[in-house]
Amino acid sequence: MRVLRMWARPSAVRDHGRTWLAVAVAGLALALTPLVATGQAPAVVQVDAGEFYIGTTTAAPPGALTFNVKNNGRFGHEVVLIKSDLATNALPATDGKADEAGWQILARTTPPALAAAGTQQLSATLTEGRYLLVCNLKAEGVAGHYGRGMVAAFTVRAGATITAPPPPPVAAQATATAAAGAPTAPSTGNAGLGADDVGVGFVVLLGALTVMVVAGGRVLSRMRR
Ligand SMILES: [Cu+2]
Repeated sequence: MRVLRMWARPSAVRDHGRTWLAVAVAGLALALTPLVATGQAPAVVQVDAGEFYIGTTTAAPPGALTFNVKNNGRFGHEVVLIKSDLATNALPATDGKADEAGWQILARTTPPALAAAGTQQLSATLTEGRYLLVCNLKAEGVAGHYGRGMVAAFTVRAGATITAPPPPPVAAQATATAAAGAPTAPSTGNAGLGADDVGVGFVVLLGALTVMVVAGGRVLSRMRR
């Protein structure tokens, strides 16, 4: 009853209003504290992805970071930020796809993939330690992108300077040149690059097959008449 009466009293309602306002202001102040405390925008880390590499800084200072991810490749890629002390080639994996069961995922580009030439920003606030950036996509029938080299490591430590990504590996540069239509020596087979092309071929074949089946059905039904 006392509660009801309190709520009914205008002054009590006003007091409550003030309390909630105070709580809201305190909450907002708390939320803004990290920004005010550091007095600066998140540091920016460039991340380049392509066939089949991830290039980024070797180190970064602790705190809020913005990762500017760019897909320089022809295929869709992703970037997953995980905390890990493992060597870049030591993640448990099957057929080039890493087992994500034990991963501490801190950020990930929007699934299913970042399209060719696409960009995306990831945000994370990191403490000192070691981190990996991984593309864990895998097309049917070929090794996963992680197994083909799409992984990069960097260390977060106080006072570290962010560096620009290294140039893409030579193999990736050759692929990019070939993709751009520059004259290159004839290739007998791009073992690593077939998956998505095979995918397109399969869709075309499926389409042709559908047309044939439909046409065949019409011919049959006409013959029956
Ligand atoms: Cu990839």
